[in-house]
Amino acid sequence: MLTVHRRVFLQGAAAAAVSAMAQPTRPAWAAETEKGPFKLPPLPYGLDALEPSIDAKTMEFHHDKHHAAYVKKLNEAVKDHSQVAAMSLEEILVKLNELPENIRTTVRNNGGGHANHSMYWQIMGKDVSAPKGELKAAIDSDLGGLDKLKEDFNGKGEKVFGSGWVFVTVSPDGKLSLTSKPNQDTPLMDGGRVLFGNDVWEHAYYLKYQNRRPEYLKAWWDVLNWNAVGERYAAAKAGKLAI
Ligand code: MN3
Repeated sequence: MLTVHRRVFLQGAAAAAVSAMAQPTRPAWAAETEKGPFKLPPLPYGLDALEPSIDAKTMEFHHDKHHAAYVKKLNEAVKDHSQVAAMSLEEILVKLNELPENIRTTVRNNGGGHANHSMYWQIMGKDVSAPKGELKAAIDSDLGGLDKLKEDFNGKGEKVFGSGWVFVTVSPDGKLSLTSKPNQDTPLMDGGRVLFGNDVWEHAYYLKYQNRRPEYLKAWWDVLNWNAVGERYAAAKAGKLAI
């Protein structure tokens, strides 16, 4: 009898687990950020997909809390400004200086944060591959090759004082250059386009690396998805790369 009861119990538990998988509860971050025109994109992979370069706990806080907060505050800022709320994120960042002054700083910080993080999740992954074709040629001619790019990019990342980002930008004719920005600023605010970038805010690495930002910068290249970067490069040259 005991065996039978246990089997019945296990079947019940298994059924409950399957049913929970079939109808997952909406994560808290989703509900929080669905109240406005801007939405938090889900991660394109699991929280632990970028281990060991970036640990799952960091990913959870970074996406579900930090990025979610930028989206929430951006939505709150545009709530009473229907013209701004109707604009695309790209347009908002390009035309920052034309926005109502009382929301400009909030939109700069949180709209920039929304754009930067949406790009950041997209260009990372486990399928890292290597730069090829026109992208590889541009890295060789404009940035001195991949090894030199990594060295210069990491150097710029180390030099960001406080919080900010390091970027590779791409011009409409496909020319690449390196730049860094403070806070949540983005080259989009200067009319540029971002090929890819890395987040050097402490929240991006502190749980695993503490004060060792150079170690994080180095490990990050192991999760940079060159296929995704290649798609962004092609989109930029076709005039179709937004954020
Ligand atoms: Mn961040």
